[in-house]
Amino acid sequence: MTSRIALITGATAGIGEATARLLAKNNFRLILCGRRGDRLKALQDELTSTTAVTTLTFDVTKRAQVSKAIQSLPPEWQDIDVLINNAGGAHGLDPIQNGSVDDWDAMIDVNVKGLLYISHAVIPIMVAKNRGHIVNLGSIAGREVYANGNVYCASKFAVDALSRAMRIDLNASAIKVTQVNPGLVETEFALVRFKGNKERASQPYKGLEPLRGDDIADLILFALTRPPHVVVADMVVFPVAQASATVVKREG
Ligand code: 8X3
Repeated sequence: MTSRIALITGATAGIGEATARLLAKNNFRLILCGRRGDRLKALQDELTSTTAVTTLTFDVTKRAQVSKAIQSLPPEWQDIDVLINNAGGAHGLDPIQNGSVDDWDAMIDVNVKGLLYISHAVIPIMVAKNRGHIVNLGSIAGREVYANGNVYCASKFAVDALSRAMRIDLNASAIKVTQVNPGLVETEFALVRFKGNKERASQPYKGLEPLRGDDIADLILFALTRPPHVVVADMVVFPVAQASATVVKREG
């Protein structure tokens, strides 16, 4: 069997970047997507000695850019087997009465609309061949609402609904849909949420050993490498110090 083509959004950092590295080692060909072309290029340069890699520089929140990017793929890259909807993030952590509407727009745009735009562009390719695998990055925030999480949680609840909906609507096309729901993973996530404030961004991970991007990549690879008749529908993953969105054991 020829190696599968995996398209990864948000491949320039964190879980997306770790997943790109791990899939490269495991014989997937990669379409790396992100907004930061220099980072995509650096990752492509690093991984091309291991596997075939191409890049698409675009913003998943811009509908026209998304369809143009997918249409621009040369024929040898069009037959996408795996879509990893990883791009996303949190902006702000404020009570709803003080929330920034710009932050709300940003989260809904990337976590919900971005996921939908790229899925809309890629799913028909999978339906046409009655095969494919979609991996959506959800969150524990899509299962439990916590203080000040409001719109971020709502956007991840939406991802949860969309993963379930995709599994149902794509059932007849034998397309696998996996959702991975991490708890505390230390990446650029908190730095973005707290707008570059390093001190605040380090707080969620103080006194515990958080998950790393590699830990999530490992689970994605596991889901992607099950036999054809097996789908890992849903995974929730915490660091051992975490028991729920809000129950976290910290040392010191
Ligand atoms: C990120 C995890 O802890 O902010 O999706 O809900 S958390």
